[in-house]
Amino acid sequence: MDEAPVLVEKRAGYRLVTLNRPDRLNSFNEAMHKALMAALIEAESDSACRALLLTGAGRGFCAGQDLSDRVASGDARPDLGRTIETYYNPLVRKLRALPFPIVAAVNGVAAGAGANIALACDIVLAARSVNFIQAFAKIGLVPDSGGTWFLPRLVGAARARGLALLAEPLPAEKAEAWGLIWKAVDDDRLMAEAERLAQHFAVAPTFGLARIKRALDAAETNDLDRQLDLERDLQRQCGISPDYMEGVKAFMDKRAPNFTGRRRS
Ligand code: T3D
Repeated sequence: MDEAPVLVEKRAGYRLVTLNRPDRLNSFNEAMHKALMAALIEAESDSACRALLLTGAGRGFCAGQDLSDRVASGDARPDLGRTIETYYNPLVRKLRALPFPIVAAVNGVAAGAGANIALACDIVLAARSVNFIQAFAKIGLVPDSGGTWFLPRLVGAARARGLALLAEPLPAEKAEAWGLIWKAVDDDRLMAEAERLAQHFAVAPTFGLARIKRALDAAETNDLDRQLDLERDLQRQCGISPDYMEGVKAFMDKRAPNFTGRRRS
């Protein structure tokens, strides 16, 4: 029997989700797309799940689209827009909209859509030996999965153009220095560090964190007036959440808070 293309492990308060096509550096075929989306929907439906840790099996994180599928199709004029519409765009939208933080533990090369799916996560940790590659230009494509949106916002126009047009590998330490990712860590420390973060989020005030995600995403397009209004509305929601009450009480009592992540008590 074929190995599952995505492995899901339920941990206390979070899910460990592993892309699992190591022979092809965890590149995406339809089965992996479907399994990953199912895992995200399942995690979202479980109120006990308050964070997600995404990584890859073997020596890669994800090499983007499985190009052997494209050759095998024998179709001289494939409709790549269909795959983007059916799989990659819903995946990026889902990652951004999940109501809890997602940590990407980039354990190996992240190329093509694989790089941009990592960038769609909330906190990106990468092993020091890893390269990020906007591989698209090498095969005549455009950076997808949000690449043309994330890159200029994260690293600025000049570096975004260089990365996208040259498709050169960007080492993890430089990715950190440029602000593309949160941190590069020693290879043998990657999973411990990523798990520490996921465990941190698993007991954090999830309701508030989901609204931080929403506010930061909205800030990319809002003017200051609209953003101030949004902050007011989100703060109003947070202000009646049990975690806010608990956070204030714990502060006054000089003790560690016990957050539930719930919307209402
Ligand atoms: O098509 C659509 O639906 C549109 C959407 C597009 C989204 C995209 O992501 S387009 C971009 C696709 N990805 C790439 O172009 C990256 C291709 N891969 C590479 O450039 C290199 O593999 C890497 C730089 C990522 C890693 O290089 P290296 O030297 O460490 O490993 P390798 O030897 O190239 O790869 C190891 C194996 O994985 C190898 O198989 P083999 O020879 O051992 O049987 C290689 O063919 C396979 N592999 C790696 N990437 C892919 C792949 N097989 C299929 N598709 C891949 N993307």
